Amino acid sequence: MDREQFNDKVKELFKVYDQTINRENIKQDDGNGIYDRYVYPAITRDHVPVFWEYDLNYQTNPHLMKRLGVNTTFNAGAIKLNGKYLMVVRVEGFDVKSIFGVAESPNGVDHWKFWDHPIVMPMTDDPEMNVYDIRLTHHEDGWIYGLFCAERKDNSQPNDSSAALASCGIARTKDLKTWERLPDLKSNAAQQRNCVLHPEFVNEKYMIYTRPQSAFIETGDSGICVGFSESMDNAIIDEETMMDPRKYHTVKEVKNGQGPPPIKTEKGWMHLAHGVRRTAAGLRYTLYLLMTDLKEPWKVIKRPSGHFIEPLDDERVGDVSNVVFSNGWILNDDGTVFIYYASSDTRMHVATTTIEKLLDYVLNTPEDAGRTQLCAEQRDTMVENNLNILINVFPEIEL
Ligand code: M1P
Repeated sequence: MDREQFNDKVKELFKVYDQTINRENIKQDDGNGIYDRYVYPAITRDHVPVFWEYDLNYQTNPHLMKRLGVNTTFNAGAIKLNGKYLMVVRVEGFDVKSIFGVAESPNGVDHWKFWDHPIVMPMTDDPEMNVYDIRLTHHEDGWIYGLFCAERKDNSQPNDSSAALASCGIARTKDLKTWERLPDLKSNAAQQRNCVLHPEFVNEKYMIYTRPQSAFIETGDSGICVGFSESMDNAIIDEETMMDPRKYHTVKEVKNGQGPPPIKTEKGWMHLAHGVRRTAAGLRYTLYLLMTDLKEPWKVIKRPSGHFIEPLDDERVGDVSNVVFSNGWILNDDGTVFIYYASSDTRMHVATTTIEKLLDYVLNTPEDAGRTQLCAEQRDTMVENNLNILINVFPEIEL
C-alpha cells in the first residue's frame, strides 16, 4: 500500500465509523407493554474510535493493521451528568483485558460516541489483572462512586493458570475523568462480585449490595446480600445479610446478582438484577425486577414472577451466549427510564420504558405461584376472565 492508498483507507475507516455512531436507532414495534426494545444495539465494538485500534502512522504500520483490536463492548455502568447520557463501557481487547471507556449520547438512545481517551483506572498497591462491570452510584455524599470487579491471580494455586480471585474495587470521581482509587472492599467473603453502592445513607452508613462467593465462579449458597460500612475511604463490611436468595426452579436457581443501583420510587426501591439458570446449553442469564422497602432497603416487598428481560434473537449469540446482563439504567425527570443491558457478553442495548410502567409491572405482576399445578391454576384464572371479556367485549374476534 502506498502512502496515498494508506491515507484513503484511513479516511474510509473514519467514514464507516461515522456512519455507525450517527445511525439513528428505531424502536421495535412489537413491544410487550412493559418496555420497548430497539432494532440496533446501542454500542458495539464498531463504535470504538478508529484511533483506539489502529496505529495510524504510515511509517510504523504501512499495512494499516489493527494493532490493539477490541473484541467486545458490554456490561456498562450508566449515569446522566450535566444533561448528557454516559455509559462506562467494559471494553475488552483482543488481549482479553477489559478497560473502561466512557461513551456519551445526547438522547440516551443513539449517537453514542466514546470520549477520546479510555479511563486509565488508578491502582491500589496490589494491581489487578482485570477490571470490569462497573456500577456508578451518585451518592448523596456528593461523589460518584464506581464499584467494579477487580480480578487478580490466585497465587495460592500456582499450578492452576486459571485460578483467580474476584474482589470489589472502588474508585470515586466527580466527572468520570479524574478518578480517586480507594482500597478494595473488605468483607468476610472469600470473593466478591456484583457489588453495588446504595445511593443514600442508611442509618448514617453506606449500604453496599454484595454477592459473596465461595470461589471465582461458584457462589456457594450465596445470593444478593447487603452490608454496611462506616466509610468508603476504607470500606469494611463486618456482616452480610441475605436480601434475595437463590431459589430452586426459578430464574435465579444457580446464581444472582444486583444490577445497577436501585431507583427510588414512591412505593419502594426498584431493583434490577440478573438471575442464572443451568440448562443443557450451558448457563442462561436473564434479568428480573424486585422492590424493597423505602426505609429498610434490604427488605424485599415485591417479587414479580419470572424474568423481565431475556436474550432474544441475535442477542442470544456472542462471546458468552445466552446472556443478558445489566449494570446501568437512567431515570429521566419526565419519568422515562432507559435500561442499558448487554447481550451475550458482546454488545450493549437500550430498552426504554417509564417508571409508571415499571411500578405497574412490579406491583401487579403476580408472584411465582411456586409449583406447576399452582402455576396452571394461576394462568387458568386469567384465561377464564379473558374468555368472558372476549365473548362480551370483542364478539367479532373468532375464538
Ligand atoms: O458471562 C456472564 C457474566 O458472568 C459473570 O457474572 P456472575 O458473576 O453473576 O456470574 C461476570 O463475569 C459478568 O461480567 C458476565 O457478564
